[in-house]
Amino acid sequence: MKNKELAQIFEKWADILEFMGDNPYHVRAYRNAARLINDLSEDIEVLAREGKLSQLPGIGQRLQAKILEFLRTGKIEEFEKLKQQVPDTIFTLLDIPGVGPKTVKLLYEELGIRSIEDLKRAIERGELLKLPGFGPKRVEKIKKGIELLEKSGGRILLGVAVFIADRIVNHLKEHSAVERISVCGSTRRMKETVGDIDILASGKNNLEIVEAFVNLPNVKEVLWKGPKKATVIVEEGEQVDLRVIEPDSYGAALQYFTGSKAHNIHLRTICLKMGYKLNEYGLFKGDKRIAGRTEEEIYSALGMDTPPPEIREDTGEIEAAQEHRLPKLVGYNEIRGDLHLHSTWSDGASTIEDYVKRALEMGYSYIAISDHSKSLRVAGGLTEEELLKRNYEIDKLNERLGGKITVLKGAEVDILPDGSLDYPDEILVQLDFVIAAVHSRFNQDNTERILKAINNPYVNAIAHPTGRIIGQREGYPLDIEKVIKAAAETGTALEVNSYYNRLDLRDAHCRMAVKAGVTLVINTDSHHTDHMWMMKLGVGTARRGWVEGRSVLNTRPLSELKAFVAAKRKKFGVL
Ligand code: DGT
Ligand code: CA
Ligand code: CA
Repeated sequence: MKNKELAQIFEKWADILEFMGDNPYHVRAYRNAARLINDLSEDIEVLAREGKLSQLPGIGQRLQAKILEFLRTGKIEEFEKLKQQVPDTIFTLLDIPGVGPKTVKLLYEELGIRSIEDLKRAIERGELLKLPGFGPKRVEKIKKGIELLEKSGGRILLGVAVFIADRIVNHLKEHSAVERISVCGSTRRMKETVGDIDILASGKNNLEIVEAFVNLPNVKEVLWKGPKKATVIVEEGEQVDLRVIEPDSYGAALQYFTGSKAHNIHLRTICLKMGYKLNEYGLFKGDKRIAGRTEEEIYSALGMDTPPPEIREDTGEIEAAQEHRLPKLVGYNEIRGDLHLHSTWSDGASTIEDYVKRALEMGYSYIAISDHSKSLRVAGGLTEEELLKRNYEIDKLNERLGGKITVLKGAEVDILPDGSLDYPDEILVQLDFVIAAVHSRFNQDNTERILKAINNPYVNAIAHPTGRIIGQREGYPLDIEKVIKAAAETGTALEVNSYYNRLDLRDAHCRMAVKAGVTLVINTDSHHTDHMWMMKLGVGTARRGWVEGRSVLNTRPLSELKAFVAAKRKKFGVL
């Protein structure tokens, strides 16, 4: 579809005309054309072929000719010439929220500002204040806009997107006008980073839904508001799109806007072969809509099972859905406990009792407290004596709890540079669940170091195996295939660390690991009870890696968890 590209040209055209001081009606005609084409569900090329361009509101003969020229040649001569009359850097300035073509014109003509760098310098020097109509408030707004732009240039972490999206959905679903509401796009697919957050809703009164959305308490700025669509910036500085959908199309829109693009494109070729047409309004045979209210209805009409959103990346899920062999992905409610929690005994901010309380609220039947080991002084690592004292307290707590929930004695034991562990075996043997982790020397290859830890009979899991921090640190050099193989052979779990800036193992590694027969364990690495909600980020990551519940240690009852620990000790002849 060339719709988006064409819409962008018309939008820029309007900007240039406005920048040049052209008459407002002229400017608006281009801007309206851009919006119309951008929101069109039909392919503009198909409309042109069918001679239907003249039916589009506000598209007169001159615009029609330009559209046809673009479709024929890939560009529009008049626009190419026009572009040369203005410095192209004005387009970057236009990207700043709150800065329009008139402002750009003034900045350019009065101060010679051509780039964001120019603008920042001028602000620092106080030059903007000399311009007509510029006071401290307006300058402050431009400064904020630049900050926003620079921040939104990158993608946001899934955890941030999920947090924002959940808040919006929870607010709006209480609103009387809203009947259905869903997150879609990459957030629904639980992709580790998200470009923008997409939300769909439907109900009886579309305008009321849009109003409710733009008036949400955490909305900072409304970028665009139409009768069925709005785009806002929330207080975290992130962009959220809302689309209001007619109930009959809700499933089709949800399917379309969940993506991924690759999944949708593949699906559409299947539709075409079957003589159907699929778009965000429904599945059509000729003019007749044969499905659209729910996603299941659409996939089922195509003879397919419905692939879970997390695996809609066109990496085999379409074939699996056709052959009715989709994986039974680990469920968000299937987790029975969190085995990586830091208490006030080390660098955590919550007490063991706090964790127990929250774990009970979350419906868990066990947790493991995994404080840091002695070498990690910066993280309040426990000496052997402190660890044993803590263990004694945990035993007493379990007695008081009377089996309502079980607190396991754990540790996140440092893997020292030579691959040995930070506690001797005499100490490790007294723990219920031992997680080993690398916390130093991120530039060296850590494969051997981790393999050595995996071959300790008391190590039950490797925490955040690759050491990456999303957007900040790549992860240390590591032969992940060797680590996976050793983990499978020894009965050592690999962690899917759910903490929002880790997601480690990542989705692709999860898929490799379960294929090799590894057991995964999904943990939050919480340092406060308020981090425990992140479990769903790890489950989502595992789901993206096609992980089934049976491959996840902490979906199992406590007895099986204990059997997993015992089996490794037995295999190594220490039990
Ligand atoms: P993001 O926001 O970059 O993290 O990724 P998405 O997947 O949320 O992408 P976004 O927000 O651009 O669009 C949402 C969904 O809409 C996308 O996953 C699939 C669908 N979509 C968007 N553009 C196209 C397109 O040109 N063709 C098809 N088939 N689907 C599209
Ligand atoms: Ca998106
Ligand atoms: Ca979007």
